[in-house]
Amino acid sequence: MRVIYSEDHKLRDARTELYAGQLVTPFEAPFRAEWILAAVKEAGFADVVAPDAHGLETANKVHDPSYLDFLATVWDRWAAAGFEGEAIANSFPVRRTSQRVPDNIVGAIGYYANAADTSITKGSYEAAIASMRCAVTGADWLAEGHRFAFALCRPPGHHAGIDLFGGYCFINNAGVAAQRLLDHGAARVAVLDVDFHHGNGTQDLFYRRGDIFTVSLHGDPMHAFPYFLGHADEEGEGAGAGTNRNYPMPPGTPFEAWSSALADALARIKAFGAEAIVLALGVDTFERDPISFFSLTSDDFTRMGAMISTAGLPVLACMEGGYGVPEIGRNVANVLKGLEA
Ligand code: OKP
Ligand code: ZN
Repeated sequence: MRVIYSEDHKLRDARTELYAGQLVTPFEAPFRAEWILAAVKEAGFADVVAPDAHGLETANKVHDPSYLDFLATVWDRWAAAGFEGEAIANSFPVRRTSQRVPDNIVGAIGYYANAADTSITKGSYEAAIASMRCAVTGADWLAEGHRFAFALCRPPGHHAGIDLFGGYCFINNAGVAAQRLLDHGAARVAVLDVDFHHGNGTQDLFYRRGDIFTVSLHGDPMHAFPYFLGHADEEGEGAGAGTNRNYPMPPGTPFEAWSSALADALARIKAFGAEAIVLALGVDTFERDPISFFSLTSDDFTRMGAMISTAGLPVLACMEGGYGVPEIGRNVANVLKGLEA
């Protein structure tokens, strides 16, 4: 198991998150990656390397290049407007509105936002690039013939759509990695999203494509973020018809029910003919996660890894969510142990 980690995640350290009608200290904060790195090393995963300095070549194939340009410049535009706070979207192109990108930065940030929870700060873009580089470096490792890699991505990526940020995500690390595996010669790849939240960004990236199968197990969007995508009847369109699968599950879901969905997902990934799995690895399914409502235990994460390993495919795990509690590190390490067992 190669682990890819960049110190540059620390450049993403927002002071604010709009939550429950207040600006609170963000759930998605630097301590997360530090705790996870420490636990993974403690568990014996010692092959930790820094990512290679990849550019935007692969990201430009899954995101709108204009969106990536927006991400690169939004902070400077916000600061140039003279605003004192962090950059937060508050106006959105919703139903029955034009879909033009406003010149004004407040309009532009709303155009590219799918939620107001994610404040943009100086350094957020640089951290997002470093996070993406971890994922791409992991994909390159698999393409060299290795079976497992863990990209310790931070900020996370699975809520980032073709031209949308939010849900703490800016660049869709797992999606870029899946594209990278195709560029290395794979004909078909699966993105398996086990984060508590629906991978709406990843679904958006590949909804009309037949070469990437997207699967997400998550809290029912009737009750959980991202609310507006992730239902079971979303199966892909056009060339992508039949290549998206959602498993929304209710509050309190324990591993017994959750793992039945995983077994079905793995069977479909095999039937699709995927040559590799990009695992969008959130551990916010944990019973004591502060913002989620599933009931997985720390031991369940080992079982999860072992089940995924039975597919017999190379796996690149990209870090997504998992918040607040010290157990996040152990839970991640347990998935990695399960994969290798
Ligand atoms: C990112 B990832 C809690 C507030 C939700 C957005 C959550 C983003 C999760 N009710 N804020 O999927 O872990
Ligand atoms: Zn999540």
